Amino acid sequence: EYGIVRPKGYNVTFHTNPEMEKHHFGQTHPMKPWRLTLSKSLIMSYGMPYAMNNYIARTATYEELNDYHSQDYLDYLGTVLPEPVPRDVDGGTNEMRFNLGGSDCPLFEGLYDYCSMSAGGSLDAARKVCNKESDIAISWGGGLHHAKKMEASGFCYINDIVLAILQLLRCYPRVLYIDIDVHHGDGVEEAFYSTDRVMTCSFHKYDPVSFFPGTGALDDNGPKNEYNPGAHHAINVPLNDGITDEQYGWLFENVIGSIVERFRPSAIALQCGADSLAGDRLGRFNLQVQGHGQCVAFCKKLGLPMILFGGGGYTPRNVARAWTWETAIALGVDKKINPVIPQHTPWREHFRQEELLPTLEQILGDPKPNKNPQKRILEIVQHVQEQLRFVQH
Ligand code: V1S
Ligand code: CA
Ligand code: ZN
Repeated sequence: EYGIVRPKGYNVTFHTNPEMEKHHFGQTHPMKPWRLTLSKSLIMSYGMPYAMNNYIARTATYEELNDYHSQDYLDYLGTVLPEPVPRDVDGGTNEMRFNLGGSDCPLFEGLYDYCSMSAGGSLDAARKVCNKESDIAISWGGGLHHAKKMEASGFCYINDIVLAILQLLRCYPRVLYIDIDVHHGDGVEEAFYSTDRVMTCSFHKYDPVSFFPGTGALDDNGPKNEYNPGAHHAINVPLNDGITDEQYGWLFENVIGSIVERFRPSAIALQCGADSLAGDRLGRFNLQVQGHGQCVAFCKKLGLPMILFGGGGYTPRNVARAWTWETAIALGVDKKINPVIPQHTPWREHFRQEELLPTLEQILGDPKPNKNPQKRILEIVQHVQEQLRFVQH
């Protein structure tokens, strides 16, 4: 009916928890968990669940979260309530210590459950990939790349990606982490700074003064000392406002192509933050659904087991469009295994009538001037290739 056919001998697994979507960060906060509901309803309206294995994500256990996060952080996260708590005797507060309760990482009802559901989905995804029960496992509720071992940061409290990669490392010798969210994937980079079994590569808007989190310069490649096996295993692609599909795609394929050739990963973890799309409330790029999706298609073509994570994305309708298209790519629509996806966005509560335009052809956002000179793009590729010469193969 919908033209979606299950790819033969190829398993895509989809991990979500509808309870997660009911949480609220607060009215003015840009992170809207209901964008996951919107994405899922669009995915369902194309009949895609018929072509993949769908799982309700478990909540991750305390022990699972403790694989990366510290006990005192988790204990505090498990007890905090939306109301402010009294100050510590020594004058500081635990909120300050753990960066909780500010405007970026507010305390809200059910916070601990929200975090354990996000982590549970990504851990389930990693286990399916480990057991070879999944070729591509999707966790759109994950991708919370800023969370640190004992600190919340940038809307992220628990780093589900780090937990999932730790799981993958139990069955695969080398994992490549790729991050196309408009922000620097600092939490994941930091977690694997001293190992040569994980290479991290983030593409992001970089401005150390005025764009969050301010890290991820081109020459930040992991602590350089002869005792650190992780040196040269952090790749950063700092960009400016307005980058287009064409430039981003060229850069992505060159950078990732070179990394794969040299590092020879056995699995891929791809964070698909949709705030790199044009028209995003926080983002600055000019990417379209096609350009964003092209990164997923390129990774799929590498033929390695892969997890797709969500991440940022602050214009919910565009998030849904991108993640729906990327679910279709995982299912093989790009290879025409399936007849074309229906041309029109089906009616959904949140899609206004006048927006029943072709999902893919629609141009997102007002075009921003492209502040990325071609010379700089070439410099980036050259620097990455120099770093890769230090990587053992
Ligand atoms: N950019 C941005 C931005 N906007 C907000 C924000 C706005 C309204 C609110 F009610 C609450 C927060 N915070 C930020 C950034 C954090 C961006 C996190 C991105 C997360 C991700 O997409 O990569 C992954 C899910 N925070 C800051 O810029 C810090 C401040 C420095 C300025 C803004 N104020 C509100 C906090 C401090
Ligand atoms: Ca990024
Ligand atoms: Zn982001």
